[in-house]
Amino acid sequence: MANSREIIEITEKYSAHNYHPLPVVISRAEGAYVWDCEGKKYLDFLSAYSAVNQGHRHPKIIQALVEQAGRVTLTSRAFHNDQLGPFLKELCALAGFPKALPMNTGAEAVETALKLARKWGYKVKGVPDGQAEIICCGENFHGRTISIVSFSTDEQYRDGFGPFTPGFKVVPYGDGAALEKAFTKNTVAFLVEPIQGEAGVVVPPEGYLKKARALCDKHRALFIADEIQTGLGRTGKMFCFEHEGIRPDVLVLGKAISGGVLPVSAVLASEEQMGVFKPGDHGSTFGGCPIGCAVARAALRVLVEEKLAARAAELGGRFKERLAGLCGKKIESVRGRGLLLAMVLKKSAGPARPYCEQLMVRGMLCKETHQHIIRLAPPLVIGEADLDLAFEHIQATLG
Ligand code: IF1
Repeated sequence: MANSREIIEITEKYSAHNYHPLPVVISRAEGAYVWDCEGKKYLDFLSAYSAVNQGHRHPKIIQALVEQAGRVTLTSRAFHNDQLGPFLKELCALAGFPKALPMNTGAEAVETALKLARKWGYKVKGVPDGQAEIICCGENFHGRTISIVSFSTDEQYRDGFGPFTPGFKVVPYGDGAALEKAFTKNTVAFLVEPIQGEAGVVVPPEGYLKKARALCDKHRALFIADEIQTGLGRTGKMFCFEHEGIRPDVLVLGKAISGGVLPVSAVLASEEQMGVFKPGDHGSTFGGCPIGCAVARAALRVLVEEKLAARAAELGGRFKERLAGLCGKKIESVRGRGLLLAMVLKKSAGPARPYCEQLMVRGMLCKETHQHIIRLAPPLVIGEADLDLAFEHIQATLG
């Protein structure tokens, strides 16, 4: 079997250089652990950007995958399959929506929500054709399609990819007054991450989402929550919007909906809003495929049966407190909710990447974001002893 160095060489040779990964080659994983080609074991503190909330290769999810692989994997939506209906029913029950539409990646689900909002604006709200506006937030991350990067405020995500899709207005995240000013009679939706992931785990001021909810009601615009990263237990509630006691009109899910096994995403909405889609309006070859649905059904069951949201709240709360005790030397602050946490480093500590490399050598994998922030997001099934071990690694590296 090839060693890690050879694998990195061949990957760099043939891969587009759109990533700069840590120099570790993962060849096996289980629960909160991954192993490299040489058999070295690591604690996974990224969880594939919160896609493996249930832990790597959860046995019940893998069982569903294997069983479904023995029956049928893909039918297309030209025919019914026996997994889609049950999956959507279970997903709707879990999230408290009457309707859902399955896609594959997060970006596709966000695009779906944007299409839904525009069409709802024209057909239901009565916005003049071509005039629909969608309000988004600065420092957002919703994916990488041309329409989505059209409203990114990160220059790198846009550079060289224009011309861009019009119809989006960007306001500073967490600023209720700025949001209030942005609404017009043509506003069809406000798209928001309840906690901004890529921006560095930014929690908005208390009351912000409530205010946004009220503004959407007042101006008859859809509140679209992108919970692709924050949803499904990660922040200590099944959905992050529950922390503020609000409900979005449209909920976008991805990542952990399949426990990191297959690309499965979904958009949930009301009868009226989802009703704007007619046959032929939207779709996907793989979206709603029986193997994705079977896997997602198992992945959702695991979240509920193992009470992973409560686990994230409990373990994350304690871990955050311990990390806060390290603030002062190299760590400026610790923020986040549940097991979606980040350490913001002091300017004097230098860039975050070398610390991630040191943690990697010690056997803990995490990834920097924005030069000076380290995100900490282990699988929600992580054991307490492993959190203790991770704390020791962080203390030795950044304490
Ligand atoms: C990459 C970040 C995380 C997301 C939210 C939609 C999507 C994402 C809130 C799109 C995806 C990923 C993509 C991944 C890195 C990662 C990420 F650092 F870029 F921001 F998680 F924090 N909405 N986030 O977080 O979902 O189409 O990728 O399935 O390498 O681009 P996707």
